[in-house]
Amino acid sequence: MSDIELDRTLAAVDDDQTGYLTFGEFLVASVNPKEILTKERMQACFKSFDEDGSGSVSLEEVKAVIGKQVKMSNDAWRKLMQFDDDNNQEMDYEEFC
Ligand SMILES: [Ca+2]
Ligand SMILES: [Ca+2]
Repeated sequence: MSDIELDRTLAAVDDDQTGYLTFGEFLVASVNPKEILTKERMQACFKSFDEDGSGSVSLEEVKAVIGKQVKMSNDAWRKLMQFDDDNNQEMDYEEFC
């Protein structure tokens, strides 16, 4: 996925055009655009990404799950990390949702 496609996906998912989308919403939308987002699904999604059960999702864990389905440039991956509010290179659940 190129940066342009990433932006398009973000815009498409951002129904109310607030420009605000969470990392988890983006991931769910990338893997399954028709998925309706519920709290339960977000939790299940978060758990499925957190392979080592550390309670946070690293970029490597995200790549392991969606990297197989979605081709993204390193720049695009880095862009995704804008959701990492505390810059520890991991998404905790609050950053994810
Ligand atoms: Ca983890
Ligand atoms: Ca973080």
